[in-house]
Amino acid sequence: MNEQFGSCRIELAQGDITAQQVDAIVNAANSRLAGGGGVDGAIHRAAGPKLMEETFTKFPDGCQTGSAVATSAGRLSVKFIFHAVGPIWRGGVAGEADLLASAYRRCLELAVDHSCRSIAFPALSTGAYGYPMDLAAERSLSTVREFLLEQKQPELVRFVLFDGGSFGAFARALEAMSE
Ligand code: AR6
Repeated sequence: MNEQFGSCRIELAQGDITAQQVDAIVNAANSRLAGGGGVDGAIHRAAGPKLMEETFTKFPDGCQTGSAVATSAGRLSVKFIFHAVGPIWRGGVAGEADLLASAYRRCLELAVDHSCRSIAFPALSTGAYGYPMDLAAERSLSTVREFLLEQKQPELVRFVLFDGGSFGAFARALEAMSE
């Protein structure tokens, strides 16, 4: 599913973030950048041990929630990995929505700074961090749309959803947004 916003496009795909042929992929990291399960585990497995070495050397203090940092991509064919730290869901009363938006925005800024024309995101915070999928879909997509309309780059933002449920939630939110 695709939606055009000015000269830019938001694309929804079902699949694995490590299999994407784009300039940058986004990791769903934790604030210590210590690795973990889900997207983080899959990316580190696919990229190889050099990725963890680089991450620890460059960012020994980790990364704050709502922000992101850039590394190279080890064995993966993309140019960059942006390690984004989404919020842990605490019922919606701890600023989670703003922190989620901020994590997406920071990745898009990194994409622009690194001259990336295409970037692929997983659904940040919706796995181990427990953010409800429908709410995450709405907030993630509206944040990206706003950025694209203002900045007119990157050309392609792809959301890579792991299963039918998350794909459906993002498809409904994207459809509602473009009405
Ligand atoms: N490709 C695309 N999406 C995936 C993949 C994949 N290979 N694997 C899982 N998902 P999560 P979070 C989906 O838990 O909630 C880690 O331990 C998954 O179904 O990866 O931000 C980190 O180290 C879900 O919808 O990230 C942190 O400690 C979404 O990606 C913590 O988990 C995000 O799930 C971060 O939690």
